[in-house]
Amino acid sequence: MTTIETRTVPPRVDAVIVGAGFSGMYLLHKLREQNLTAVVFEAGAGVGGTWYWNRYPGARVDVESLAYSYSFSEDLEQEYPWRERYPTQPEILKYANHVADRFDLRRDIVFRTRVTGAGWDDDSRTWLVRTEHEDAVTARFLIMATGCLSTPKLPEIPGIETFKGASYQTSRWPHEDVDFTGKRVGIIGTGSSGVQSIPVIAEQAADLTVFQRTPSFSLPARNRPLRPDEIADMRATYRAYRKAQRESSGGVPVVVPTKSALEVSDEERDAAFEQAWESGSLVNLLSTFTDFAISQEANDTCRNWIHGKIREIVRDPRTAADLCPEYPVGTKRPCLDTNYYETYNRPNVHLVSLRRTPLVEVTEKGIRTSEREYEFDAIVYATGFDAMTGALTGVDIRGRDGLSLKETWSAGPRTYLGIGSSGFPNLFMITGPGSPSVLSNMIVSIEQHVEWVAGAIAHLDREGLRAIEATPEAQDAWVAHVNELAGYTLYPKANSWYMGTNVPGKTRVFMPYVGGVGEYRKKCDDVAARGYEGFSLIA
Ligand code: NA7
Repeated sequence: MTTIETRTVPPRVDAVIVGAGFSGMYLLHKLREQNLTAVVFEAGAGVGGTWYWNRYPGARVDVESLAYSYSFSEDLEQEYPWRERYPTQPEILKYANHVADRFDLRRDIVFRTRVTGAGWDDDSRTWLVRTEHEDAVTARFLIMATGCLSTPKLPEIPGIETFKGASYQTSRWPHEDVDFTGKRVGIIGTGSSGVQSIPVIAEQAADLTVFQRTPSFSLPARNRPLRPDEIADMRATYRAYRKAQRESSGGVPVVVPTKSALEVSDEERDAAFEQAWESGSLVNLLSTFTDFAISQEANDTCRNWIHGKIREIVRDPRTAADLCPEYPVGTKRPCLDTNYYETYNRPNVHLVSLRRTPLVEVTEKGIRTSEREYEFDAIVYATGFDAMTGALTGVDIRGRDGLSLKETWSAGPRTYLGIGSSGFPNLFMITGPGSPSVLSNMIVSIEQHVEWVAGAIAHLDREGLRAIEATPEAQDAWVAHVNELAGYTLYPKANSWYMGTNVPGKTRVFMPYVGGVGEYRKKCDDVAARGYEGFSLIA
C-alpha cells in the first residue's frame, strides 16, 4: 500500500467531495474520468469511511463479499481475492485501500480534515467550503459522500465522564488491539454493533454484562471461507449478476416470493423459515413470503417463529424472554451474528433488561440501574448513530440567501430523490434521506447515485448551464411519495434509527425510500431522460 498523502489544498476545483468512504472514492474516480477537478476532504487518517472507523471486535458486513463490492471496474471484479463469505472489517478496509491505490485516488484526498461549513454564492454560482484547518475552497459542486451511519451517538445518560475505568465506543474503536482478558466489562447497546461484538468480548472478558434497551432480531451468519468454484462462477457471470442486483429490491437478487405467509400450512411456513435461518442470509428471511412488510398478521408468524428459536437456544427462560423482540421483524434493522444467542448460555455473560430496570447513571465504578450498581473495569458503548441526517446537518451548509440545511430540516429531512434539496443549488447527497440507501446493499445504491450525479454534471456542462436545484414542488411531491409508501408498511410501527427515534429530540419520520432500488433507479433515470424534470437548470 502506498502512503502518499497530500495536504495541498487547491483554492478552486470543480467539486468538493466530503468523505473518502466507498461513495467518495468512486465519485473522485468518476469525476476525474470526466476531466473534472475534485478534492476529497476526509476526517479520518485513511480511506474506507464506516469501515475505517468501526473497528470493534467482530465487525463484519451483512451482505456477501462478492455482492458487497464495486461493479464499475471489471478488472477489479476479476482480480480482487475475496476470501470469506462475510468479510471482516479489516478485510473490507484492505479492499478500500486496494481501490484507493489501484485508481491512484490518494493524491486528491486530504485526510484528517473535517469540513465544517459551506456557503452558496448565487452570483458566482459556487460553493465556498471551509474546513477545521481553515482551508477555503471554491467549488462549482458540493457533494456530500458522508455516509448514513457516520455520526456516532453516545447514550444520553448522566455521569459518562465520571467513570474511572476504560471507555470504548464501537464506532470510534482504537486502532491498537484492546485486551479484555480478566476484565469485568459492561456493554450498552444491542444493535448490530453490540450483537457482533458481544460474543467476541465474552470470550475474552472475565465477566460481561449486557445492558439491553431493545432486543434485535438476529440470524446466524454461517460465515465461511469462499470456495474457489463459487468465486469462479461469480466471476464468469458477474455482468448478469450486477444487472440483477440493480433491478432487485434490496440490491441483492433473491427469488421473489409469490405467496402470503397466511395462505400456506404451518408446516410449509416453518420449513421456509428454517431454510432461511439455515442459509445465513437476511434477505432470504425477509423474502420468504410476500407480506412481511405490510401485514402485521403475516409478520407475526415470522416473529413468533424466531422467538421459538431464541427460546430453543437460550437456556435461561427469563434471559430468552428478554431477548425476544416485540416489534415486527424487519422494521428495525435485523442483524447477522456468530454465536450471539448462544453467548447468553456462558456463565460469564449476564443480560440486564433496561425495560425492567432502567439505566440511571454511569458512576465512577460502573453503571447504576434503578435496581443496583454494577462495577466494571471497562464500558463499551454500542449505542449507534445519528443516522441518515447527522453527517449532513453536522456541517453548517448555507444555501441560497443563507438558508441553513439544519434549520430547513428541523422537522425531518426534505429532499428530491434523496439527491438534492430545494434552496441548495449544486449540492448533491450520495444515498441521502429519501433514497433506498440503508434498506439496500449500500454499494449498489452508492454506485447508482455517483453515476447519476456525474451524469447530471456532464449534462450541465454540455448545455453550458451552471447550476441545478430541486424545485420546491418536486421536492414536496417526493417527500409525500416517500411517506406514503412508508405508510403502507409496518416500518413506522417500530422506534428505530430509520425513524430517527434513537436520537432525543429528532423528528419521528421514516427516512429511507421503501420502493426498492430497481424501481427507484427507473425513477431517477426517467427524471434525467426528461431533462432533469423537477430540477431547475440555471445558466
Ligand atoms: P443501533 O442499531 O442504533 O444500536 C444501538 C443500540 O444502542 C440499540 O440497542 C439502542 O437501543 C442502544 N441505545 C442507544 N442509546 C441508548 C441509551 N440511552 N440507553 C440504552 N441503550 C441505548 O447501532 P449499531 O451501531 O449497533 O448499528 C448501526 C448499523 O450499523 C446497523 O444497523 C447496521 O446497519 C450497521 P434502542 O434500540 O434505541 O432502544
